[in-house]
Amino acid sequence: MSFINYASREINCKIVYYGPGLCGKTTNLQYIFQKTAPEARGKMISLATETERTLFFDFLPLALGEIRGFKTRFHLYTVPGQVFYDASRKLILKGVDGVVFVADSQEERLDANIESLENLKDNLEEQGYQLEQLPYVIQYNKRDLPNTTPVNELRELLNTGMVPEFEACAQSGAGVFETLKGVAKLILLELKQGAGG
Ligand SMILES: Nc1nc2c(ncn2[C@@H]2O[C@H](COP(=O)(O)OP(=O)(O)OP(=O)(O)O)[C@@H](O)[C@H]2O)c(=O)[nH]1
Ligand SMILES: [Mg+2]
Repeated sequence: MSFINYASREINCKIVYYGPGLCGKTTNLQYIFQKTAPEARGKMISLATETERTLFFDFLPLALGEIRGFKTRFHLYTVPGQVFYDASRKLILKGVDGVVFVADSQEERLDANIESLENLKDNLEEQGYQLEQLPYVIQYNKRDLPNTTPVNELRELLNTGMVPEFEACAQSGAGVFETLKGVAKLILLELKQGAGG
């Protein structure tokens, strides 16, 4: 739930990047961090293991302009994708305003994508959210690799709700800001509607 601070005239929104292990969630945030002016970004915090797998989360605060005199601040989080870190994922979803599901386009990760998407839905429902009712986009990542599932097949399996979708190569940055803008746009739309149009 977005947090509006009337005193400082700030809107704070939480975006969570979700997806299976090694799909490229942390890489998305690292790219956004690198390409954002220092004055518009906070520190990127990563709680990772020695092998750089996310242990708890990555966190990146961003200032993204103003609406109606209110500064909008986006707080980007990733979850740990490894199956056994489910408790961390549940915790990180608390208070979420928007979700990016990062799918790994490699053929051998198809089942992992489906499992992670189911896990996202379950964990949201446990907290009284419905994925379909949240600002939500899908990123098909690792499109640069040779062994990828065609996008139309991924769409059939993962994007049955026909939400905005983006092809990406997070490593080079292709599609990364398009994805972020896509979810930010949906969040701002929701805020405007909530405020009475
Ligand atoms: N070829 C290719 N490799 C990628 C891409 N995005 C990420 N990678 C690589 O995939 C590996 C895993 O990326 P991470 O960003 O750490 O994945 P993650 O989703 O944060 O993984 P967990 O934290 O374990 O859940 C790294 O070696 C990245 O460099 C991409 O678009 N193309
Ligand atoms: Mg990670």
